[in-house]
Amino acid sequence: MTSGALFVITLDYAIDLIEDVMEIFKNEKTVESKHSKCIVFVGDIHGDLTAWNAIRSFLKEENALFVFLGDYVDRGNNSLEIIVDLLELKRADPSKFILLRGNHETKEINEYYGFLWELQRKIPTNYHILYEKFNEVFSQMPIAVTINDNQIIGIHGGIPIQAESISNLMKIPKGMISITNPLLLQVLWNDPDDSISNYAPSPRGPGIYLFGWKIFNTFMNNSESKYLIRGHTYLPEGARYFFNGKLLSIFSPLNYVGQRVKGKIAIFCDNNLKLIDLETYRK
Ligand SMILES: [Mn+2]
Repeated sequence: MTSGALFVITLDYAIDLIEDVMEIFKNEKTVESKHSKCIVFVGDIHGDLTAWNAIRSFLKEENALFVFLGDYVDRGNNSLEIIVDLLELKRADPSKFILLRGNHETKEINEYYGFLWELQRKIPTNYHILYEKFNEVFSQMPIAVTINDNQIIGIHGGIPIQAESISNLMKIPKGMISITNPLLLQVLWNDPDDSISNYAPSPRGPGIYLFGWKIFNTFMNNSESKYLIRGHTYLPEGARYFFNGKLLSIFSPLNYVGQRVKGKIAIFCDNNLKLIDLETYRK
């Protein structure tokens, strides 16, 4: 699929694509499990085509498992192009690409932060059919991935304050278009905070929390896991470590609501975690 100005999509094509990927997602668990020598982690993209093109150039170079940490849509102007590209990649090679759900892959958010308006603008006829279909396929995305026997956990937001290990998250059912389950809400919305030990209410809203080092350590020890990699937090520097380097937060746009961002992705290869500056891959 060509991106940018040449992008043309028909409703029939998009619905077929979504139906195909829906079946693939339905065969994936709430918490997917993978093994790979090299894994690339991509944080929020938020409809930023500049970042997406840079990620695509990187994608051609690396023979790795790609884990996308959610928040593909909203904010930027090219959510549709990016999500269609991502679903095409997933359909072409389901085992190479993991697409986790972010808090923007939910109807209550993407109705108000850009995705719905973009669909209205780009597919004026029947945009609402496509909008419903996209939210249905989003609801089937996994919410976490464990890599190499739990060595690394990938997630969009954070650890729910009631979850004692990754096995608590495995019980969250898929297919929830609206987020009513408190564990799911927190997986998609919570943020780490180095300055607290337990937890605190999040400025993001009711039912959402900041989690501190005790919550983090308990969860990671019980899960027999070493690193957690997540997105969700706006970081102008593109990446930040928390909890003595055991949690990496990445943010991957190059442009975010009019701000320049030093968008980054991460590659874990041979037990070595490295940050990649997306600016290097910008065309
Ligand atoms: Mn988010």
